[in-house]
Amino acid sequence: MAKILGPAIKNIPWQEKPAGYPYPVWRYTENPIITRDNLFFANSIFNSAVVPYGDGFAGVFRVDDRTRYHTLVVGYSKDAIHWDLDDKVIFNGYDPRLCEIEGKYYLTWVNLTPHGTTIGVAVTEDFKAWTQLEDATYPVTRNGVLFPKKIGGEYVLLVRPCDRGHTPYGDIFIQRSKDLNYWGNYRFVMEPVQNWEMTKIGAGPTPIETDEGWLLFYHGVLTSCNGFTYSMGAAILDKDEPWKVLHRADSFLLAPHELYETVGDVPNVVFPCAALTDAATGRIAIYYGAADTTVALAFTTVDEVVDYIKAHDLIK
Ligand code: BMA
Repeated sequence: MAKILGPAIKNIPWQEKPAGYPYPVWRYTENPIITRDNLFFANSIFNSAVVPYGDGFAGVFRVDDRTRYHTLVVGYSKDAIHWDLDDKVIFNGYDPRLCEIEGKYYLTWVNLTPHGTTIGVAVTEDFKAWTQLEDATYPVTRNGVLFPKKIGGEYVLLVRPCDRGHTPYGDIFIQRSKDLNYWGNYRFVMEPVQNWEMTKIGAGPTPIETDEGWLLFYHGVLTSCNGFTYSMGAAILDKDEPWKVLHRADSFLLAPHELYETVGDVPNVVFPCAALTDAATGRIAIYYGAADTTVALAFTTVDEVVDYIKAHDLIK
C-alpha cells in the first residue's frame, strides 16, 4: 500500500471509480468544472492551479482574454469544484503551477518576455499581495514546476527548455537554488520514450510526496497528421535525488477522449497543472485543462496509480 506523505485534506473533490472501469484515472462526471463562460472577459479558461487555503481552496487560473492575450487571475472555492474567479489580472502569461512551501504559496508560470518564454516566480501569503521574484530561467523554457519542499536544503524546479517555435526540444530537467534567485546544479530527468509522448514532455502538477518517492504526473505530446495530441503520464522520482526516475508508466493514464477534451480551441488536449491530495485516504484529484478551453477534474488514488506505474514500468 503506497502512502501520501502530507496533510489529510478531507474536503477534496471525490467520486468513486465507476464499477468495472479498467483504468487507474477516471473523470468527474460533471466535467468540465470551469467553462469559458465563468468570466466575462474570457475567451477560454483552462490550464490552472489550485491549493488548499484556509478552510477551502484558492487557485490561479489561466484566462485567455478576448484579445487572445494570456492572463492569470485568482479564484476561491469552498469545495474545489465551484470557483469564484476575480476579474483582476495578477500576471500576464500562462500555465500556472502553485505550491505551498513553509507556509508561503509559490506561483510558477510561463512568463512572456520580448525574448521568449521564461519561468516566472511569485510568492504570496494571502493570494492578494504578490511579490514577483527574478525569473528562474532564461528563454526559452516552459513547464516550470517547484517541488513542495526543499530537498537537500535547496528549492528544486522541474523545467522544460525548448525553442522559440512549438518545441521540437522536449526533455525535462531539474535546476536547484538555495534562495530562489541563483539557480544551478542542473540535472537531466527524462525524455520522451513512447509514441504517445514522442514530440515532447513537460511536468504537470506539483510533485506529490509518497513513501515510494515523488509521484509526478506529466504531459506528453504526440504529433499526428492532424497536429498535436496532449495526454497525461506518470512517473516516480527518487525522494532525495529527484532527477533519478525510479518507475515510469509506459502508457498514458489519461488521453483526450470525451467531447470537451477532443473539441475546443485546441482539440485533443489533456493538460494537468494541479492535484489535491488527502493523505488519510490516499485520494488524488487532478485538475487539467481540456482542449485549451475549460478546466476538468479526474480522480485516482495513490495505490491505484503507483500499482499501475509499477505494473507498466518502462524502467527495468
Ligand atoms: C502548450 C502550452 C499549453 C497548451 C498546449 C496545447 O505548448 O501552450 O498551454 O495547452 O500547448 O495548445
